[in-house]
Amino acid sequence: MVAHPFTPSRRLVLASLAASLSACSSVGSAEPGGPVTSLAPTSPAPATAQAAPVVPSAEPPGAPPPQAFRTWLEAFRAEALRAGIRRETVERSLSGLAPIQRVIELDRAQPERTQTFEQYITRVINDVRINRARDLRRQHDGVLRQVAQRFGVPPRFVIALWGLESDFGRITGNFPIIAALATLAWEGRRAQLFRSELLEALRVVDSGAITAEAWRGSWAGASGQSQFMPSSYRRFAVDFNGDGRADIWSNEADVFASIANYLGRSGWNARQTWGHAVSLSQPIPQDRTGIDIRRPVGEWLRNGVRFTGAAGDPALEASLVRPGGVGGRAWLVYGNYRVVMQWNRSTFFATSVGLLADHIEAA
Ligand SMILES: [Ca+2]
Repeated sequence: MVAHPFTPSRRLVLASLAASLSACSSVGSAEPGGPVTSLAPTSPAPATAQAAPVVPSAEPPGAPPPQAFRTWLEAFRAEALRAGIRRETVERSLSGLAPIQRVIELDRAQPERTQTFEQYITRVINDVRINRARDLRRQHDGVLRQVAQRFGVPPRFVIALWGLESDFGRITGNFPIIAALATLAWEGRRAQLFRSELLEALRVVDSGAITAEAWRGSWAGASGQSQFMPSSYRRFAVDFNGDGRADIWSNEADVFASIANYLGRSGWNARQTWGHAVSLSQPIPQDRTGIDIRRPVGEWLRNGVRFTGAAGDPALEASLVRPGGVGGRAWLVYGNYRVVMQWNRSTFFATSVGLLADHIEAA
């Protein structure tokens, strides 16, 4: 998602500051080997990774000096009040807040690509998950049909995203969200982005959707069964069961509607699927693949691309994706694939959403 803007970084903070941080919150990440969160879909959960060494800062000249957390928090508190968030919400949410060392470690860990695409797919789309996805698709048929009607997103894609983001709501993360976001907003790297998310989080609390105390999620601020960042919650969360609260944490109707609303408002086309498997009868260099290169299906066909199963309309605009690189499996993908990449900019993730959706129901 716009919600998960993750890129690697090696920024380090001063040893003296790091030493003053509170003890590590030893809760795990949202993906202890099970589902794939959007945070780093091409790498395994770094939950067991070695902590990054704390060394004196190697910040470039001109970078703002790191502030002590308390000083930073006071400035943020004032900003939140100026932004119109009620004093009671600000005080309750920020009182007693301390940075989480484990969040800093996870933020600094390099998301190395330790898995190939085929290893990744084998891990995230296995028989257990497929069978569970099919069962849940049937079990929630009524509400999924209503959601599809209202938002124009077929049930199989909603179920696939639910399964990949949180293992169908079973693993949603156990970090206190406000403290995790405050840590990332303070620590420096992508501070502006997380400061903005923290402010959005306070607005969510201010709206009464959830309390700061109860709000838990991934180390990087995504929460609920749809793993929304606070800004995505504010933009896309839906109260579908009509109880007055958009509950992405524990109400399935709201989760499904929120996922579908995200996709629908990001440009989902209900009349199209995500993509179709192809083979290549002549080599195509990797730099001719990827979603930035769009051509009519007919043109791909004239250049040696062949559908191996169901075929796409020759007039459709398509991109060739080959997540595993030269020699790997390939697909022609359409606009809906691009929508999934707005959710998470990873071809590993987007392709797995499509494949799981196809396992749930043929396109
Ligand atoms: Ca609700």
